[in-house]
Amino acid sequence: MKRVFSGVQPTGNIHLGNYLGALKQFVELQKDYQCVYCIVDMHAITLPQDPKELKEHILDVAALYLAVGVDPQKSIVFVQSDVPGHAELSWILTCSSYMGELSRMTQFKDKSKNRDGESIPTGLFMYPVLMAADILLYDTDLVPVGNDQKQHIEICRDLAGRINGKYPGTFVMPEGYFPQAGARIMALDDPTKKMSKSAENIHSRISLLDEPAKIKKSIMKATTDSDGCVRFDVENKPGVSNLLSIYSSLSGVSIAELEQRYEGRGYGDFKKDLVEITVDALAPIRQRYEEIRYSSELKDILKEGAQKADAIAQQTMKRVRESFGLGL
Ligand code: ATP
Ligand code: LTN
Repeated sequence: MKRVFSGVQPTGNIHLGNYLGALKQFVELQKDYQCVYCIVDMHAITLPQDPKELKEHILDVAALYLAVGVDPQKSIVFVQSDVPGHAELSWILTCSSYMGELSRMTQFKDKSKNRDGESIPTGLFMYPVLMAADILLYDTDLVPVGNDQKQHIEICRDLAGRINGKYPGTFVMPEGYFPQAGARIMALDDPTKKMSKSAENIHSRISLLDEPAKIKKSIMKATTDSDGCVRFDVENKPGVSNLLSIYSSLSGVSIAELEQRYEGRGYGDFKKDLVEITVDALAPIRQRYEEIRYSSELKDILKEGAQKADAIAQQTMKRVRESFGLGL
């Protein structure tokens, strides 16, 4: 069976972009693949974290994985730092990575600017190498992520190809898997920016655990335009197009059909319906989350997941050490 791997950082505020860009695919892929889903806490510490909060956020994301429908009977769910192979492989890959290629990563450029003269942690620079290690450690075939991760998938493939060129058969070559709709959900208050966990304005995003009243407020306030026509046109109507993408991804109704449905009607009706669709989609997730988050089962699932992940990782590491001539 082919293998899927993906990860989400435990940094709080998991939003509709994370869901439509990544988590929703996690669930669908379980049918046809052996799936390995990770909570990437070592990526989270590339920026400062409060240790107590980080621990809570690890469990929050784990509970959300299960709440959206990741099934621990089928898939492996675990925390990155529980499997030592990630750090070990990351170092080995570091030795084959180049300063130039890492300097070109847009995420690095974005996250390292506007730091008010503060130093830039080296971990932020090495972030894509650790991500490559995550993927290659599990002989991954497919990596479901949002569009913002395209460059990171490419660098992972470059590293695998470079090393396989020297030591054939070391790594399986992975491929990115991007959803057709929802790969890049934009901020509701500014549709030129991606919906983000860290934006200050809470109405820029819909968090998966938002109450119906908050969802309503955020959608009704969402930036549109003055032309009053529900039509998909990212360049000229980025706000409305973003809402159409969300509507289509959550309901399964195509954008063309939605355009027809709302022809000659204003944004008010369209937004009201989108509120209902969103509230209905998120209600069961919120309910399951409440059931799981504080259950003793959650930590057991993560422990068992780490054991299973570690067994795969150890096999890969044996092969990698052999390729590089490391150890006895
Ligand atoms: P943010 O930028 O919002 O702080 P992130 O990209 O650092 O978030 P992660 O938790 O690491 O957040 O991302 C988890 C998954 O969600 C990744 O696959 C990422 O591509 C996807 N994702 C994040 N933001 C969006 C978005 N606005 N639209 C679609 N997918 C997204
Ligand atoms: N960088 C990713 C999170 C991530 C990831 C991974 C995704 C870390 N390691 C491995 C897929 C595979 C992000 O979404 N910000």
